Amino acid sequence: MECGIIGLQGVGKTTLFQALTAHAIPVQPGSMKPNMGMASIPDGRLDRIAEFIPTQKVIHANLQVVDIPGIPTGSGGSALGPILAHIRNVDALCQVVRCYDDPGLGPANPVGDIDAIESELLLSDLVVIESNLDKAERVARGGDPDAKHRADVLARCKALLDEGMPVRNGTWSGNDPVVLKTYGFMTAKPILYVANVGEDELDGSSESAKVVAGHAEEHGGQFVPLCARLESEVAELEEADRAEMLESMGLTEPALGAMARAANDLLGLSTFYTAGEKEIRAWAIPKGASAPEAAGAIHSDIERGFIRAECFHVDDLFELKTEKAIKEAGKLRSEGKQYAMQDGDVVNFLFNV
Ligand SMILES: Nc1nc2c(ncn2[C@@H]2O[C@H](COP(=O)(O)OP(=O)(O)OP(=O)(O)O)[C@@H](O)[C@H]2O)c(=O)[nH]1
Ligand SMILES: [Mg+2]
Repeated sequence: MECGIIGLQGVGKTTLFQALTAHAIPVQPGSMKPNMGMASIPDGRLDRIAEFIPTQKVIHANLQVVDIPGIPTGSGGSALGPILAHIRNVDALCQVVRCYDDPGLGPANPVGDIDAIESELLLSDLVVIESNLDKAERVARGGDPDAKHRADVLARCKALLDEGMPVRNGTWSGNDPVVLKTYGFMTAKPILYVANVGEDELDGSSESAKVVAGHAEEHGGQFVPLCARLESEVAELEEADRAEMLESMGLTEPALGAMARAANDLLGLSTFYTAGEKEIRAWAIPKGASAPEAAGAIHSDIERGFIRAECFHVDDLFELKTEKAIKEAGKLRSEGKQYAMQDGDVVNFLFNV
């Protein structure tokens, strides 16, 4: 599962990517090739587990991020095709919108910038519909129920796009999402809007940031304000200096935390934990995954030889403080193959291979 960072040229995408990946990946500024990397997902619950269960190390879950080259303003020309192809490939979008004034690029213009990006995505989805709707309608007239469903979904997509609304804003049920997926609509992808704000307006209360927040709300997206340059600087610091710098800015954690968690949510992922003497670790799995599927995220052998999952919820640990107390309170559960994992489960898998 990948989250693609998109936006106009020079709005801070690579700066955000470097912050997310803690500067682990060498990047070339302005390159037309995407940068790929893993972002560690900050997780307060994970750190808190370590306060109750002594361990040697704490390992965070990862989020795969792709820094996609910027969309040129004006006529996109030949650069646009490959950029859109990269966007089509990712599972979720994180659109960076410049909310600070820049000497080179001019005053912040969030409305114009968002419109420039989204009109390209919209047009591109309309092209896909144009080349598929007629065909689906023709086959549907022959009585094929699948084609009829396809034609119906495509027609509803077209109606939305003609109104300038993204496919994601439609009401989709039953098998609709499967059909949408086969066409790879970009405006159907879940989206997070990142308002890249100035260093003195981190709370997102500036006019520009409010515009982005409003747009996110209307277009079925999530919203996080942050200052990419600042996040990137914070990510370069040693742990101790980091806390000091954040405190001087009145923050308790980097905004990156909220962003990574929002992106994780966008991708339809939830978190479970394993906790032992050697390590305490967070794992990202699709929401509603079964216990054996969750085991498979750790190792295929554990999924194959799955017997049962012994688990409790992190909140029970925070309340009762020890695993012994959890057991005595009857909160230690033994779950079988059918169990649908809950976000925040702490699990010990019993298996036999
Ligand atoms: N003032 C300010 N400048 C920023 C911020 N984020 C990035 N910049 C500057 O904007 C310039 C472009 O940043 P990049 O991160 O390379 O932008 P980009 O979106 O990756 O650009 P392309 O890949 O060329 O599309 C750099 O000079 C950054 O230092 C920010 O939050 N505030
Ligand atoms: Mg870049």
